[in-house]
Amino acid sequence: MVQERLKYLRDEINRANYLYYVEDNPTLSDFEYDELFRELKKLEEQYPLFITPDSPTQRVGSISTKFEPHKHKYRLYSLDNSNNYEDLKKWYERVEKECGKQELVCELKIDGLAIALAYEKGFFMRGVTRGDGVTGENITQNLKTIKAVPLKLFKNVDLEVRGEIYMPKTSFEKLNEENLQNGEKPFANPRNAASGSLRQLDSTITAKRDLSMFTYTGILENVDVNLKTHYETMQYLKDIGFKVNPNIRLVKNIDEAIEYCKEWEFKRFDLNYATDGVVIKVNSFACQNEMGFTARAPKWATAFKFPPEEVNTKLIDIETSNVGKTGAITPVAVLEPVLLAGSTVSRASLHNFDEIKRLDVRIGDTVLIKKAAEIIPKVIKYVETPEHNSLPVYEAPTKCPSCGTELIVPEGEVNLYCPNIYECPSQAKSRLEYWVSKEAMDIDFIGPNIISQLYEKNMVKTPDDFYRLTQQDFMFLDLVKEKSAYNMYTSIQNSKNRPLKRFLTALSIRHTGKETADLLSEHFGSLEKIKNASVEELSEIQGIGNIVAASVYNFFHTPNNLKLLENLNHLGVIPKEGTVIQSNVLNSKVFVLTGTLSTMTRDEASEKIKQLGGKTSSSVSKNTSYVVAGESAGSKLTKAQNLNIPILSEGEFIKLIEQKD
Ligand code: 3BD
Repeated sequence: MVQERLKYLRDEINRANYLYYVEDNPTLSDFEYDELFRELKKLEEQYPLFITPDSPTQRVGSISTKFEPHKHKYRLYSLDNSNNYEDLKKWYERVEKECGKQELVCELKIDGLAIALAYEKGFFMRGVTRGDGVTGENITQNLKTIKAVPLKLFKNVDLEVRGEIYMPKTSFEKLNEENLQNGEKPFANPRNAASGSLRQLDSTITAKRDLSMFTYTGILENVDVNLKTHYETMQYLKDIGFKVNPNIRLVKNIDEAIEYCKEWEFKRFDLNYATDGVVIKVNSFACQNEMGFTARAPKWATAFKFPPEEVNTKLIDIETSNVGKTGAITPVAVLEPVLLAGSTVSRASLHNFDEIKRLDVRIGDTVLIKKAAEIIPKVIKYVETPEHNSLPVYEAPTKCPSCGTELIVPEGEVNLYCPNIYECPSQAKSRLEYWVSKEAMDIDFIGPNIISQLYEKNMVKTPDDFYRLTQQDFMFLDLVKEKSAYNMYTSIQNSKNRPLKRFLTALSIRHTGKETADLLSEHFGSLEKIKNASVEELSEIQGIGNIVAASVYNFFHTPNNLKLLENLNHLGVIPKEGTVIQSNVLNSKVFVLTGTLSTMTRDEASEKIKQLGGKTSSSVSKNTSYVVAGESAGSKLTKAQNLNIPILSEGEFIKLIEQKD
């Protein structure tokens, strides 16, 4: 029977895949494998009606036009994390308090992309990205190309598993070499490479990338076994076809878990996949059920983050060419490229010239650089070498690298400033770049390169000039065609009536960022009133001190600035008036928002808080009334816990803001 032969071939190839990709213990030779595959393909061509979705020939590709959103049947929770062993012990104390002594499972935390796979009667039905944990995107076609994703399990069960998709380090390096040769941009790290490969609408591209998956949890809906622990479940998942990380370990208590963390802190560099920590889970399902979840994460699991990495490299130069929007010159370390925490680093922060003096780092030094998660790497110190003493001590520039003006250090500051506010080209360009940025006027399609050209061609010197440009004007710029000229022109025009706080932010008033702009907009409501405010009136606002008040006052009493405001006004750039406070339900309560919310943006949440008479702040202190913890909340959450500040989940927060006064 043809159908029987087809089933035999599919199952044989799927089993060979399992032994090769999951067990790492191939049984068939390449030749034998290819023979089976060829026979299957030929038979399927003759009998296309008998092709089944679990056939290994169905792994390669199709092209979609977009990824469909998919609401997860079971929510994907986050993980609480810590970076010290004390916190791990505290976490275990809570476990012990709830359930007594408990065995724990330690797993390496794979630095990849979280996904969920659904199986029905053993067949792979659907694969979805994590998204915000509630809704993800259906990427089934792309996941099918990954050999570690079984198309058919060895048992006909209904279940959902979660796992992490990753690209092996060696495959990442190979892919980047190819990208470079083809003149394409290399990926910063294996995680981005995996993400970029998985987000291809053309799954034949995904199929060409070497991706794999480790499964880390399963929700068993309809299985033939009664599993009572996480460890057993992982064993079961492996037996029915999933790839489970072999370094999983069952331990007796938290001390042994800490041992595991210490052991892997350095051993992880020998692995061919990136890890960023250890996940520790209570083994017993009974205790897991006892402990339950917070709004965002299970209480029965925690993640330990490996300490930030540090590496040595050579300091090639200290770049001072960037003059900021307020004239500040920030030195940037130019480094010999090195791999640090998974990405290649060639620049690092040196903060200011005082810091360089304090550290006594010199050009040519070997320096130690460090990176904490997602933060720009910074130079920590120079490494003692015989050369250090023979290198000249670094001298900060005395003249502006852009306009040559003598630099100044304003009283009480550590930064060097170029005082040539209106004429310094680099400063003016920085202000124009800031004007179009997301937090200011949010003008799309116009980046540093376009601004530089507009400035050099004398087409835009100050922000009002943006609004004088016609669509044709953009065609004078290099590489700008009709379509992008239209886009640039339109996005400038569309920015004319941004909210007052954004307009104020965009003005680049010294000491006045997003938050001060917000306070001003909320207090005065209109530009006219702010313009006419005295220093006293300004400094009466809670959160605005004397220095800020003086700076705002000065700005609005400088002829150049008044001219700019007048011009903008004539060109129709008229900000929407500030938030009017609608009620006093939140009665001056101070909120700190951290992490990502799933139902609104952070700005929307802040706006709502203000309308109800509350305030927001960016940092947690004893004056904070509530911390609202969204997805992946980090250190602010820990700080709030330490200060005993009430923490609201997104749901609790929404309830609070929906109450009527
Ligand atoms: C891993 C949650 C629980 C089932 C919730 C305990 C947060 C990414 O190797 N276990 C692992 C790994 C991740 C996990 C759980 N076990 N959750 C786990 C995990 N061995 N990486 N994660 N995730 C997965 C996440 N991802 C993106 C954005 C926010 N959170």
